[in-house]
Amino acid sequence: MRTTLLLLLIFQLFNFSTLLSQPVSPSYFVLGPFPIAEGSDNPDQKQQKVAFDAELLDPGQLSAIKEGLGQMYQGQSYQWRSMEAKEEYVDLDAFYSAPEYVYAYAYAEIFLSADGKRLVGIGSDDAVKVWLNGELVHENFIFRAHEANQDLLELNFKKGKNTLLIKVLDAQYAWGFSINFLTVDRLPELLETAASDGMLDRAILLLEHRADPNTVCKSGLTPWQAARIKGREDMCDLLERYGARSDMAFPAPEKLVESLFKTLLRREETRRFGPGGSKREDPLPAGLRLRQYRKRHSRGARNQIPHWFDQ
Ligand SMILES: [Ca+2]
Repeated sequence: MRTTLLLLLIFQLFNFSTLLSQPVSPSYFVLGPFPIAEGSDNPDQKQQKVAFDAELLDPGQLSAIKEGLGQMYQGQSYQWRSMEAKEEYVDLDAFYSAPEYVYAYAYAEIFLSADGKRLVGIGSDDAVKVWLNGELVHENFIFRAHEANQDLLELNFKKGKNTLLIKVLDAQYAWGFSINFLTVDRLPELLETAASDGMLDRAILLLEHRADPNTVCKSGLTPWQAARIKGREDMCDLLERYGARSDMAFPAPEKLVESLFKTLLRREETRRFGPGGSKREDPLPAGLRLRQYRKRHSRGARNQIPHWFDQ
């Protein structure tokens, strides 16, 4: 009996850990790719913002999304398709065969055993909007290479089913996103980066979620030391208010240099190739990709009212 209870406890702990330290969802239904601006090979930032702001669907009225459920847009039929997220990064670029100047929606249902605030990390390439249970909770009109947890959010989840809708807009090259529940053990590394970069609001959010300011991170530094090296007195003060120690020994200079070099290399690989270093290493010229994409998408009336239907 005692063994059974122990096994049950381990199972529960494992499940809890898996739930909170893994991506928010292991799979999505995705809808797209929609062109940012029909008839333009190189839509400008104003056109991209228009596409980012407008929605082709009502995030508050999503129900019974399933494989094959479709929508007409500009004379073209689009269908929700099931997509397994094989890794933390959801690679829309690979899934949709690398189109340019497009966007897509990803939908997931998340079942939780209790109400509560959760710290969520979002990474995207490029611009991203997020709706939780039909409510817009995040938007960032930005053009960047993906890194996990670029944006941190404290979100209110409810017990039972939660619906998550993500819109990701791509200008060029890599295209995708990640969205993770963050456990306490992942927070010190994020805090160290925030401390080094002087991001006070982000640091406060992490500290409020119990990020330990005295953890020695992969760089060999604690968050306080990372801030101290950059001369960020206000950040050091903040960290000290949350219990950071100022008397811990700094690592040897050669270890610091090695760590800095590795960080720079990783950032450069992400910038050039996307996360994992394998995405779109040698992309086709953007114009050629766009022409290939257009072959698959006939032109129709603009501003057509979306029409939902079952296939
Ligand atoms: Ca991109």
